[in-house]
Amino acid sequence: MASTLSELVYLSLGSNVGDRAANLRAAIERLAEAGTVRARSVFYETEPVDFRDQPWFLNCVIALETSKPPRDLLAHALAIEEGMGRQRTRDKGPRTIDIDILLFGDRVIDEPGLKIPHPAMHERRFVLEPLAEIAPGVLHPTIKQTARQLLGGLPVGQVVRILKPET
Ligand code: PH2
Ligand code: MG
Ligand code: MG
Repeated sequence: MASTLSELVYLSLGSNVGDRAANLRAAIERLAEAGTVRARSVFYETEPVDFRDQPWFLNCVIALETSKPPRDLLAHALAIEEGMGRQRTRDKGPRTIDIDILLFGDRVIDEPGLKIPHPAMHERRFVLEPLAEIAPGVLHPTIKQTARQLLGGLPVGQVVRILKPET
C-alpha cells in the first residue's frame, strides 16, 4: 500500500437530542477508528444559533491525526451520524450527532458536499471556544487568523459555557 502522510484534522461535534454527552463520547470513539485523537476539548453547553427554537447543544472539538483523505473521512463521519440514528428532519434542526470537518491541515477544498475550512466556523462561538481551547494558534488558511484571533473578533452574543471540567 502506498504510504500517505498523516495530517491533523479538527472536527466539531454537536448534539442536542438524547444523552448529549454520551452521544459526543460515542462519536469520538468511532472517529478514533479513522486515526488517533490528539486532543479533545471539554464539553460546552451552547445556545442554538441559526435555527434558535430548539434545545441547547453540547459541543466540542477534537484534533484527529489521520492518513485518510478528506472524502474518506467525510464518509466515515456521515456513517457515524447515520449509525447513531440522526434524522435530518429540518436543516440546522435538532440532531443526536452532527460531525463537521473544520480544518484539514492547511488544505482549502471547495467541492460539492465538501467545503474546508468549514464555511461558517469563523463566525460561530460554539466552534471557536473549543477550538481555541485545544489549538489557540491554529491558522485559518484563507482568513489567515488563528483560532484565538477569530474568537477575539466575535461580537458578544451567543452563550457558550463549559458544561463541567472533564478528565
Ligand atoms: N449546529 C447547527 C446550527 N446551530 N447551534 C449550536 N449551539 N451548536 C451547533 O452545533 C449547531 C447550532 C448546524 O449544524
Ligand atoms: Mg453543523
Ligand atoms: Mg454537519
